[in-house]
Formats: sequence, structure tokens, C-alpha cells
Amino acid sequence: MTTPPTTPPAAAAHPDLLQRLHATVGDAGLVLDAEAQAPYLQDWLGKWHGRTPVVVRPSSTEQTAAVMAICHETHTPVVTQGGNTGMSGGATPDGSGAQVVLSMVRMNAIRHVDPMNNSLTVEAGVLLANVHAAAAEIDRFFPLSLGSEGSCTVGGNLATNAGGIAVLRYGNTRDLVLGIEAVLPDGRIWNGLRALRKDNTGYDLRHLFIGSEGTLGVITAAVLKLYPRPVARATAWIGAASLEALVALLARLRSHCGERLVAFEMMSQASLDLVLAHVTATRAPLAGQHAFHALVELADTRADGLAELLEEGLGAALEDGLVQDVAVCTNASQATAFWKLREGISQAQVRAGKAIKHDIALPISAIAGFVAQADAALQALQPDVRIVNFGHLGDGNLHYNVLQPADTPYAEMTEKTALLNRTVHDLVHAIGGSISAEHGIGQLRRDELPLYKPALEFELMMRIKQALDPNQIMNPGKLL
Ligand code: FAD
Ligand code: 2HG
Ligand code: ZN
Repeated sequence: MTTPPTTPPAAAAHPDLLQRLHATVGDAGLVLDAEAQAPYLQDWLGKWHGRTPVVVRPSSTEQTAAVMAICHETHTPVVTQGGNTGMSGGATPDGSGAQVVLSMVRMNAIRHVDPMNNSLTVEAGVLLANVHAAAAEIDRFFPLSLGSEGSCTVGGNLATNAGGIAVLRYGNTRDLVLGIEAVLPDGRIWNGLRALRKDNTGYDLRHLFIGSEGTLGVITAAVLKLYPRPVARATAWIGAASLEALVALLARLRSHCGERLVAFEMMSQASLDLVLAHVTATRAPLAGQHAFHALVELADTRADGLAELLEEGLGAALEDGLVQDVAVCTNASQATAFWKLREGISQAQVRAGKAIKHDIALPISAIAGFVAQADAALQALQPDVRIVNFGHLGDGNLHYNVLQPADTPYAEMTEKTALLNRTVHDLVHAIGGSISAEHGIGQLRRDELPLYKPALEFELMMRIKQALDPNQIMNPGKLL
């Protein structure tokens, strides 16, 4: 066993913090080396960078509780981190060097599988892809589906209330959780791992932690809801001349296909072009260009009639001139290729420049009007503006991003970002939308939140924070 250094590499940690943490989690649970710490100190987008005295990696709930008790007592700030794939800078420590990074990746056990109750109890550090695999092993399905599923963790999914591509059918993460276990900021363990679908015994505390972005405590485990495993999928790519047409198609397909419609994703031609230019082994899904594209998927536990149902719905839309082109997949590899185009947009933006992101939610009926207004407003501000507009149309969630050249100077980027954010978000707010549909607030939207949240709602959030985390050690500088 090595002896931990007596002084932290960065400033401001409590004098005996490292010894006490070392006594709790041992060598395997501490990362002190600067090179080994590096991946924990920068986010996926390379946008936020921080410093830390130590990365702590507990391997059990009890260890997490002991770590939190030490941090509470020493007033040491803590940034909980899962897979570090978040889009709002919520898992990156600040530059002070005082914030401990609490990485949950070693808490990766599947604790309990209950096929008859359709539930799975997993620890916070389990990768989302491993949850999918565990569910499939018992012929069940866990529907949360994100482009980052090979790297993000259940704890991060819950803490951000992640959305993704199947919300239309199954809801957000919040709708997929039966119970949680959490360590409070003072180190006490709350065992709320109930596997019940009904429980009206007062305030539902699990929902406080879901979406709290590491500001109220550490989620250490969760009971997840499982569903019957779909055995058949029907997937199609659609080209349309307008967003109005895709919104009308969405309404038609919902009526025509009912619960079988699981995904309705949208992207502009500019978003598709970006993927085709920057992601290898991709090719255009349709022969021509279209102002907007949709990727639609049906799924069911029975194969019969699924492809026909989709063909019927889309055939009618083609005949009526609602949409201009349709390609229904005839095999699984074609569907995979289509999904690669959709899932490649985030990566393509990183390769093409610097994206100013707007993860917005709108009433579906207001989307087309919003986009027309926002496009015009941005073009007035910046005539050569590059808008990368795509997202989960079925949920009213747009990623209405604006791409700047990679070499845009920092000062110019900062100024443009503030102006574009204000323009887009004021429009979103005016029609009753949200400035964060699924990525959370983190540090990205922290300063904008008070502009758009009703003052009373904000005050209540602050009071909850104060009640649970009186020493204000959980993820300071994020969300609130
Ligand atoms: P992290 O990034 O590590 O942390 C995110 C936040 O949760 C931080 O505030 C952190 O402090 C907190 N946190 C993490 N673990 C815990 C815990 N155990 N207890 C308490 N707090 C915790 N998101 C979507 O919603 N929909 C998408 O479609 C989507 N697609 C993506 C595609 C790509 C390519 C990428 C890179 C990201 C995408 N994301 C998407 C964003 C991201 O993957 C999700 O937000 C995911 O839920 C984050 O999980 P994580 O484990 O990486 O969390
Ligand atoms: C997606 O839907 C993710 O692909 C990422 O939420 C969105 O890159 C983005 O802005
Ligand atoms: Zn998304």
C-alpha cells in the first residue's frame, strides 16, 4: 500500500482530508496522479476544465457514505461523476482545486434481477449498455436509449433525468425508476430501493434526486422498470419540404400506429450534411435533398404486420404529398446505418467547429412557428449563421444548435454565445418552452435559469437545497 501525499496537488483541501479518504477507500479508490486524473477534469465536449485535490472512487454504498461524512465534516465540496458524458458541464469540478471528484464507476454491480416484477436493481456506476444487456438476458427490455449508452452510467442518467430517442413511447428516465438509494451530503444512507408501482405514503423523495444533477446527494443504486422485449422493429427515413409537414406526419403516425411508434427523430438537411461530411462510413439515406428529414421507428413484441403498418402510414403521406420521399428499411443493417446518421450529429458538430447548444422543449404544435421565428432572428444577427437543428420531434425537444468555426477567438465566442442564447431562449420562453429539455442546467445554463424560472419555483428549489445540503458541499456552482 502506498502512502498518499500529505499535501494535495491543488490548493485549498482540508489538511488531513487525503489521509482520511485513503483510510476509507484504500489505494484503489484514490486517483492522485495528475495524468490519471486528467480524464475526470474535462467534459466530453472539451468545453469545461477543472482541478481537484483527489478523485475518489468508492466501491460500495458504505464507502460512499463514509466519504461523504468526511467531506461534510470538513466542508469539502464534492462533484459526483458517472460516465462524464453530460452536455452541461455538471460533472466537471471548477478551477479552484478544492472540489473532490467522486467517481461512481466502481459501483457497477447488478444487485437484483426480478423478471416477475419486471425490475432490475443496479448500482449507480453500471453503464447504460450493461443495463440493456442485463435486461435482455431475462428476455426483458430497458427502454432508455442515448447515443452515449456505451459510456454513460445509471447514476448520471438519473441525476440528469436523461431523455433520448424512446421518450415518445416510454417517457424520460424519471418514468423508468421505481426506487433509489442515495447517500445524503452528511453521509447518511437513504434506502428507498422500493420495487413498487404504487406507493402513496407521502412525498415521493426519489423524484427530488432524479434530475438534481448531483446537488442534493449521491445516487448509489436504483430499481429500474423493465418492459416486454420488442422482437420486431420497422424503421424508415423520410424527406419532407417543411417542419409543419413532419409535425403533421407525427400526428398521423401516432393515430395510425398507436403505442408501436417508439421514435420520431428529426434533422435538417444541414445537420445531415454535417454528418455525411464528418462521420466516416456514412451515406445519404435518400436520393435527393429535403429541407427536413425524419427517422421513424416502430417496435412490437410481435413481428406480424409491423412493416406493413409503417408502409401503409407513410404510403398515404406520400400519396397526399405530405412528404416527398420515404425509404423503409428492408433489413437490420440498413436500420443501423440510418441510426448511425442520427447518432452521429453530436460527433460531427465537435469535428466541424464549436457548437452553441440549445436543448429546448416546446409544445409540438408550436415548433414550426418557433423555428421560422428563431431562424429569422439569428439570420438578422449573423447573416452567415450555421444552424444545426435536429432532435426528438416526437417529444417536442429540439437541439437547435448554432455552429461557429473552430478557430473563433474566445472573446468573440463568449459574446456571440450570450447574444444567441438570449435570442433563442427569450423566444422559447415566450411560447411556454423550456431552456433545458434533457441535458440539465449544470454550469451551462446556471446563470440563465433565474431569468426563465418563476421566482417562487426558484426559491423553493433553494430551500430544498438548503434543507438537504446545509453545508452547500454538493456540486457547488452547478444548477443553482
Ligand atoms: P455525468 O456526465 O458523469 O454527470 C452528469 C450529471 O449528473 C452531473 O451533474 C453529475 O454531478 C451528476 N451525477 C452523475 N452521477 C451521479 C450520481 N451517482 N449521483 C448524483 N449525481 C450524479 N442526454 C440525453 O438526455 N439524451 C440524449 O439523447 C443524449 N445523447 C447523447 C449523445 C452523446 C454522443 C453524448 C456524449 C451525450 C448524450 N447525452 C444525452 C448526454 C449524457 O449522456 C446524459 O446526460 C447522461 O445521462 C449522463 O450520464 P453520465 O453517467 O455520463 O453522467
Ligand atoms: C442527441 O439527441 C443528444 O443526439 C446530443 O442529446 C445533442 O449534440 C447535441 O446537441
Ligand atoms: Zn437529444
